[in-house]
Amino acid sequence: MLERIATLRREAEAAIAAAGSSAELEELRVRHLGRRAELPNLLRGVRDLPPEERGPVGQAANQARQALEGLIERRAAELDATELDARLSADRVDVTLPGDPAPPVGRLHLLTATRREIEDVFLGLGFDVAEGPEIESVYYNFDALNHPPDHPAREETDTFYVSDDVVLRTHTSPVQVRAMEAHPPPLYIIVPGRVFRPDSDATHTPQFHQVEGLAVDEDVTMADLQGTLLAFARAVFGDERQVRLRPHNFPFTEPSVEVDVSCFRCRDGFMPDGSRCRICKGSTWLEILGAGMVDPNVFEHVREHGYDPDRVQGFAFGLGIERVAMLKHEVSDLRLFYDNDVRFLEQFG
Ligand code: 2NL
Repeated sequence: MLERIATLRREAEAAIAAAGSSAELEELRVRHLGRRAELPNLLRGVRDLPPEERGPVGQAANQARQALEGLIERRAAELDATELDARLSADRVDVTLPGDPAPPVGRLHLLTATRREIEDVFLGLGFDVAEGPEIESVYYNFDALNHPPDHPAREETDTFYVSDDVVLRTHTSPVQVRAMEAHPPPLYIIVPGRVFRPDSDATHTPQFHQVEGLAVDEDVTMADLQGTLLAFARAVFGDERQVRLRPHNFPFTEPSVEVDVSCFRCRDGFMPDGSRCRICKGSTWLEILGAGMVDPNVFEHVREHGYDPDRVQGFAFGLGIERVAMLKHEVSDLRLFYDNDVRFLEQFG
């Protein structure tokens, strides 16, 4: 009997040590220690043995059972650990792998890219970028900018009114008045932003984008305006460009000018094949922006913030971002900027 117990124990120990998975180990537990296994049966039969055998046989069988149970437990822990390791390394996900299929890379909208390009030019010239509200008071949008009470731009056909004294800004100039209230001279800023006017056709959308500029100091002249705009024209349209200033009229500047840049596509108004240049329409000049010297009446509104019209002068300008982008990239219709057709958008950036 003791011999048999020793044999059962040796066989079971060898099998448990060799078990390769927790499922196999569970089978061995049932085979060697389960209800119908031989060793537990022997234990249950101990009480039927002659008294002098009960002690040694019971002890040996009990020790064998306990030893096997301990062995199974340790082997189970070992197998669990290696199986977890195997699962962890098999399930590992490399989050740096590209998607399948690789997701398309986004790009900036042409208007955003053009705005940033313009901002970079003026940042390089020492200007700061300022922003402000799109919903404005009539005071900041018109009064403080020297628009007389009967100026046509104030009419409901040219301005979106929210109420009698609140409008959707028609230009970004009100931000420049706010900047002058907040910062004493010298002031060198550009103000990019969305503006609103109630026109809608092939060349006008009810919203469009502007960059306005303002430089105020004690010794700013028209020559500084011209040099600044020349640097801008060359940075955006090419090193060979020239600028031309023509007399004009704006409510907030005196004198006022319209500014042309020499055509970047042709030299003399013609294409190499003899046809008329499609960019400048044969004129050799592109109208790019409006500008002028800040009217002293504008400074009167911010006099108490350090802008004494007898001490400071300034130049100001305003340009349309859509117009710059259309000229540079030969975009044929303004509305393409707002349709958001990817076949248009993905041609740029
Ligand atoms: C245009 C003309 C212009 C300004 C904007 C400005 C702002 C202040 C004072 C004086 Cl605070 N002027 N802005 C001046 C001249 C022209 O824009 O045709 N823009 C598309």
